[in-house]
Amino acid sequence: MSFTLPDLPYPHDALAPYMSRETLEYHHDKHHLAYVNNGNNLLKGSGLEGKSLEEVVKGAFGKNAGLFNNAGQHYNHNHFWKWMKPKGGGKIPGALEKKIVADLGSIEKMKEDFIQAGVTQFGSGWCWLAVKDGKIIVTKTPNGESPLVHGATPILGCDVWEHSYYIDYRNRRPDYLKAFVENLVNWEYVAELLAKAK
Ligand code: MN3
Repeated sequence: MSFTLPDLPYPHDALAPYMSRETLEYHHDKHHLAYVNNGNNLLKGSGLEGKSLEEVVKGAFGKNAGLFNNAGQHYNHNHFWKWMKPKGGGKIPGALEKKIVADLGSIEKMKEDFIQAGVTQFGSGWCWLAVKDGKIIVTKTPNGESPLVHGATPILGCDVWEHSYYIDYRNRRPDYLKAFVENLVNWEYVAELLAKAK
């Protein structure tokens, strides 16, 4: 199985003003495409050809850094585009809201902890909501890693590499994270992943 760049699930200008057309043209059309192309080249002869993307990511972790970085980022970005939608944020579906409150205390606390994880990820990486041992946790990872390689299932991730926010927010990563949580997150997709993770 080779990797392919998925289309964005919305037009490039649909997330403005929170994420601009220019950011998505660079981030999706160039950065994600590079992970796809590099990943396909590195997949050849790796012994992981024919495996699913998740299996490639897990199989390459700690063993084949080049392949892992590109396949990991391909996996992360496939979801990242779907973790956002025009007029996102807002109401969280009932079952997901209940589970967040039960495991993390409150919606406000979840948002605060998620943003804090993104702000404190030193250098490039991601902050996450993931399901581990049946509970939702907040976590962060460097570079192309995800909770998938730490025994958990990601249900929401925000890319805090500078390429994700520098055009729109310059150095203001906290403002980008706040806009992501309040105005971009597709909570229906998060709820869908939570249902599958159980
Ligand atoms: Mn990225």
